[in-house]
Amino acid sequence: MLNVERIGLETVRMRLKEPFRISSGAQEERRVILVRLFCGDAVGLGECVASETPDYSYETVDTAMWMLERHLAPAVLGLEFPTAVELGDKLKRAVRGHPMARAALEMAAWHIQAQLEDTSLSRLLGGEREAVEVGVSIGLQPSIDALLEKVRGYVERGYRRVKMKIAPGHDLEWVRAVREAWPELPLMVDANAAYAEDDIPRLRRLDGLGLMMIEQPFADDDLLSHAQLQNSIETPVCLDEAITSLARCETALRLNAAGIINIKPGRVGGHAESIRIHDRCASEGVPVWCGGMLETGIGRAHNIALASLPNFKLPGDISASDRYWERDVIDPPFTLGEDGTLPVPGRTGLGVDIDETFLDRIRMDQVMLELE
Ligand code: OSB
Ligand code: MG
Repeated sequence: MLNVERIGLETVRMRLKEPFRISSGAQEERRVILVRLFCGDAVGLGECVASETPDYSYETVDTAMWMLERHLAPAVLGLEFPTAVELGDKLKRAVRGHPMARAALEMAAWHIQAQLEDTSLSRLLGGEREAVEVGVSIGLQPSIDALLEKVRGYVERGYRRVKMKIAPGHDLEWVRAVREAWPELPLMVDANAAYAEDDIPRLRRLDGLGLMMIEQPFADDDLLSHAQLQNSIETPVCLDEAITSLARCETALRLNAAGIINIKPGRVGGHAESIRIHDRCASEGVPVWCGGMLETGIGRAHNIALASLPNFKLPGDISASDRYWERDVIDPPFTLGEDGTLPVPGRTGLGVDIDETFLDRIRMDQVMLELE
């Protein structure tokens, strides 16, 4: 039984090694909400992936903190749940929307359950792999030369799949330049919803550049334009922002709006909904892969466990700790293997050790919620 005794919420500030710019906004640092769920002797950890500004999604660090403190923690405090699934269901009934806030708590509950069952989070979720293939996501760059320099650096470090961000004015020529320099590189693009239906003729010109996929070219709620594009090109269209639940995924599949689905547990409310989407896509023969939100080692460990499930057939946006941070909140950090993979921790729970000394240094505030 998962007995929710106390919930700790804290925020820490982490400076990115370099700013990360996408078509919808830029980040130089992350203010990260960490959730600690206390159940007997076990502590479950979750990370909220919301960013400072509502550009990728409507959620922000502040809306997520508000939801967690005012609505989500109170919905589960003092209650017992058979498993993390029931806890997640309760959160979903308590709060419409706000999947990133819900996921932070739901994922901490899965971490608890893994400890109670003395198994790794990967095995608990249904994972089978011992290592996951990963890639790197490169933000919008000031010039084509700067972009080529970045790609070269990551390829030299051992990344075997590169995703480059695109936006109007930063697309065809930029992609062609990378493709010409690395004709065989597994390469994909991500527009973060920067295009509209009128841009379909331009986007069709990306077909023929041997891209693994074109991720989220249109608005999060514009499934029809994605279907129109997918029906007119060979390159798979991949949905990220658009997939906020299993129901939305089902609609996308019926419309043929995507050939590939990106799963970010934070975006869909946690691990349970991620697994449902994973299973549904598997039954349709649609591959999925695990996206990223510039997580610290805590969120990254959750993503790696999820990405060890069998239908995660394409490399994830799960890079090594040193792609993001001078110092990660876990010690040791995640490092890239020779074969372009990250290891799936096999120990009980998340399988990473938290650097509490470092957390104490970067913590901004913290509250402990419990019943009187
Ligand atoms: O669209 O996948 C995205 C980061 C923040 C917000 C949205 C996205 C991203 C990334 C980074 O692409 C992936 C990573 O964590 O390495
Ligand atoms: Mg994306």
